[in-house]
Amino acid sequence: MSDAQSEYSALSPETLVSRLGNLEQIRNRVGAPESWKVSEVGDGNLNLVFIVKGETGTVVVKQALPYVRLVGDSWPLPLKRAFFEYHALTRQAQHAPGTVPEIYLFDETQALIIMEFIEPHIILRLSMMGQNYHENLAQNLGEFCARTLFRSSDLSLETAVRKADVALFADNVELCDITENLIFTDPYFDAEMNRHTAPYLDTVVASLRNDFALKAEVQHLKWKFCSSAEALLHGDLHSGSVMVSGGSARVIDPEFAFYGPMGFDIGLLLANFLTAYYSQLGYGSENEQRKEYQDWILDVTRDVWRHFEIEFSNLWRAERKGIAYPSSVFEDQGHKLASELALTKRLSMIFEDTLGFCGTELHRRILGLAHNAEFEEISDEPLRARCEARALELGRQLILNRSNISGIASVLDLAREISKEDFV
Ligand code: SR1
Ligand code: MG
Repeated sequence: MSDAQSEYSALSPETLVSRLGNLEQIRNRVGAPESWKVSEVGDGNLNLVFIVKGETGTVVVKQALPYVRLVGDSWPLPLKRAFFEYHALTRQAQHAPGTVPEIYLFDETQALIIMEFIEPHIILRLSMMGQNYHENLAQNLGEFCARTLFRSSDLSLETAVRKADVALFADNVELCDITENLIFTDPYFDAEMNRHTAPYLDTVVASLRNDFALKAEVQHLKWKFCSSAEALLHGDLHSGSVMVSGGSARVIDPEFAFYGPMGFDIGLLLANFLTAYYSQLGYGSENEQRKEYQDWILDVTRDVWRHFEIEFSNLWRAERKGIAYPSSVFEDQGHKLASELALTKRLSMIFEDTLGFCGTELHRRILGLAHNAEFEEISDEPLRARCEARALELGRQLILNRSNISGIASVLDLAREISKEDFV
């Protein structure tokens, strides 16, 4: 327990110093409590996030609330999400060292994690809204996905360890329920918490919600999300879950972690780059600077996939020690080519899922409850609707045609083609 309280109680900037001031894990890094300056900076949808700054350093204190912050106490949410975030961070640190914040203390009763303050990093979404460039971004993120996904899958983990971990994370029921509803269900009918840029998008939205083939494909994807425990997912890998500074990128906030299909994390990531791409029009007229930035976003989108593919292939060849695709039936028989063919096929299945999940994330950020700042900040609503309608159309085509799209270059061609059209 981090303080004298045996029952959960939410912290505030006013109470944090008296409640946590005796903790060595903070004092060692931040200095004497008398020097602490506390601010609450949580801008996500769920939790409290405090920055505690003192004479010798800074730490982050993240605490779960017993409800969804975005909606209020009418939507209760269990505190155990902090437990899953803690366990996900420890596994990600093992599988992809250096990519996630270091944890100094986890207190299960208070549902809080005290962790590294990552500086001078800022949230990737905000950085892209400011048209900043980041070297190595695609490589950092593609490798993060490949390492965390491969090393938690049946390609790598010892089977008893993996099965125990699948069982542990299977209890993250309520956070999976949020995703199951907010991504795969609500956007496709007129659900109570939905909103969109009305009336400008009304016709486009009605047509999506009446698209029989689309609705069925989304439910196929939901089925896969619920029932394919391929790897330990971050579970909410959007551009608000990545912090960047120059050529460094770190991944935060894995409270939605659970064992699911590999393409989900990569799909969400690609969707958030594509959202950034389509939102650029909302930040000023067509000019060279904006076009260059859009090209960079598409390069990153392509290269995230490419680096994922390269690193996943490296791991396949060097670290395939799990029960799936065993070397006993491939390399040990001198059948290296068969192993390479299996790898190619596995990657193409992950790619197909990635495109489908990418499409659903594009949709839900425009039609559902939780929207993205890059579109929300476009105050000219007809213009916002034009940008959003393009993203919706790309999402629709990715979901419907995902099994026929030949490679990531075709996704970029499609994104560019759609950006020349108007759907509202
Ligand atoms: C009610 S929570 C809404 C969204 O916020 C989180 O960051 C997840 O993306 C979730 O879907
Ligand atoms: Mg989050």
